[in-house]
Amino acid sequence: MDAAAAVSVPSDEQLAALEQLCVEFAVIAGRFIRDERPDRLGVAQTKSTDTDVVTVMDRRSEELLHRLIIEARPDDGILGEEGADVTGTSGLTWVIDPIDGTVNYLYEIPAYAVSVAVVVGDPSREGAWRPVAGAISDPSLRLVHHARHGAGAWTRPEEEGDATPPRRLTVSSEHRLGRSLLATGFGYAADVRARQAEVLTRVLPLVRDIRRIGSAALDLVRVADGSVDAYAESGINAWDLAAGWIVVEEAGGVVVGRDGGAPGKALTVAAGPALATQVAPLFTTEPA
Ligand code: LIP
Repeated sequence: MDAAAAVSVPSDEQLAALEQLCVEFAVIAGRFIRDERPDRLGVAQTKSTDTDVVTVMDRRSEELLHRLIIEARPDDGILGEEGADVTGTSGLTWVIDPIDGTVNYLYEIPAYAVSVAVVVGDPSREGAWRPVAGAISDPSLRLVHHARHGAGAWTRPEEEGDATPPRRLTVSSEHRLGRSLLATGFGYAADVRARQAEVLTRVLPLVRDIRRIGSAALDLVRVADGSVDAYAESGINAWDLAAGWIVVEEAGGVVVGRDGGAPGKALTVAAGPALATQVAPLFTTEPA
């Protein structure tokens, strides 16, 4: 049993309240990055490489989420892509990606998200944590996708008053690799991309087709709602993965890493159980 599985999960009542906060915060930050986007948005900073960009809105969205979480849950920890790193005392940690798909956001491609999750265990160590509640807002489509442990995965309009009923999500039942639509992604370092391309050259003839959406959080939502059959990528971080992981699991899918272990930077594969076991080995030779 991995370390995270040993950590106690809050009661369903507590999880329901945490899920509601995840939805609320993801929608508030999603509206903010959509409606307050400066006309002339540029690159504020670069991180691991020249193409790994940060905009001022990534930072402001994380500051907003940080403030909302601290006000509502002062004893919890926080781990954020843009540097938020708060140690809590409650045993719960919020793992946040203020803009997932930052390059899409910079290029005004309507495929970016805000990802907010609550996890048990230590999200800074692979295999030592797992999500118990999460939400992903898709501001371009004005939708929010959410789940909590044991209560299913759902999509609903971001607008509170919208009468459209929540839709329950279910992963695709496709089990044939050759008929599978596979989403994937690539790192920011040229040498890593070169090796990922080698793997892709091998994988492409084996599947129906590939989709490169540019946001791991939205890729995982697409696995959960069956609009792709599988997702596989190496190099993603806890904040790219956390909320999407619980959404896929609660939609009947599995989220695994190398050799059926915990998902993480080395490899993350999400799909229906039958397809996941076929897809993971194809990416296992990929560089971590
Ligand atoms: C992105 C991931 C995506 C990956 C990109 C990037 P970011 O996260 O969501 O799956 O392919 O290289 O890492 O940097 O936009 O938060």
